[in-house]
Amino acid sequence: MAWDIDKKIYKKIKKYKNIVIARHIGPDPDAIASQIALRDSIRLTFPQKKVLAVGAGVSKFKKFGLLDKSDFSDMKDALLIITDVPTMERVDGIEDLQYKEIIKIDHHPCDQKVATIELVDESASSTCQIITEMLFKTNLMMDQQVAGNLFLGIVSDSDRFLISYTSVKTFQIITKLLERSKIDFVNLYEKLYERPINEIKFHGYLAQNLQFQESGLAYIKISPEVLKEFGVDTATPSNMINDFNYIKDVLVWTFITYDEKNEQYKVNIRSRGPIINEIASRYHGGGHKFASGARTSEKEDIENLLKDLDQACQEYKKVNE
Ligand SMILES: [Mn+2]
Repeated sequence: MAWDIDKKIYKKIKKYKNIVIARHIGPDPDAIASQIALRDSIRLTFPQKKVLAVGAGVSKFKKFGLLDKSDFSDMKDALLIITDVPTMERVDGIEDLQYKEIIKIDHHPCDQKVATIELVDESASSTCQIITEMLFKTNLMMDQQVAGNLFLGIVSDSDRFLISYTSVKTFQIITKLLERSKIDFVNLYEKLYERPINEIKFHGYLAQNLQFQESGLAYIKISPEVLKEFGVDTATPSNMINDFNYIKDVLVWTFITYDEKNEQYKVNIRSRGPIINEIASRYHGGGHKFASGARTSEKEDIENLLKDLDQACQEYKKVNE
């Protein structure tokens, strides 16, 4: 079935002269790499088309390639492709775009249909994994730049193959990708993992100040003052939360960062047992079963969320001990 969808998407790409590729706000490497790799692949395959990858730029992700400005003046009747994002509300940079059709390529769980064609595989480690497969199955072309970005998206979203969405298929796709592209993948890791010293120090702060509960819940509330002290921003905790996996006796861990600019709390949650996306959805959030997030402006929500997570840990322990 997925094979047909890949072909359908290819046909649409072939048909449209103007194509815009967008992803979620507050992008991670999978989001950025998926949109840039797809854009570059379409440009390689169809040099005459106008293809833009849009959304707010993030300086540390410049290594994946540059994004395009959301200038849609001669982008009438465009095909919009959204990657790594389940719903339209979270799509970045398409406010002024008049699109004719939407294609969605994603791996987040989602009940609603938002696009004409949806290539959604919840079991995929990453959106880049889905796009790599699509490139193999269609005539969409791949050079070393495209291959490198796809590789990094898969590595990043699977957290170097640590996360449970990593499957035999992931490794098969990676093998094929490396065989065909012959990219020097070891030298690419720097693009993902090089960090400034202040981030290392902030990492130390998180480790020192994480609060551990009897239930197996660990949490930390991060204030704007602390972010300023370490010279990091509200996106930094999100990028570090996976580093706190495999702490003995910790089942669920969460970072609660107050985002002063938007006057709301930004919550990242990870689990290695209890299902957390249902809890996150009670607080304007959602995501994967074991990797979720939420945003709320209510302080009370945070206390209730922590209570819910604490209870989920207790219940999980009861069943699994
Ligand atoms: Mn992703």
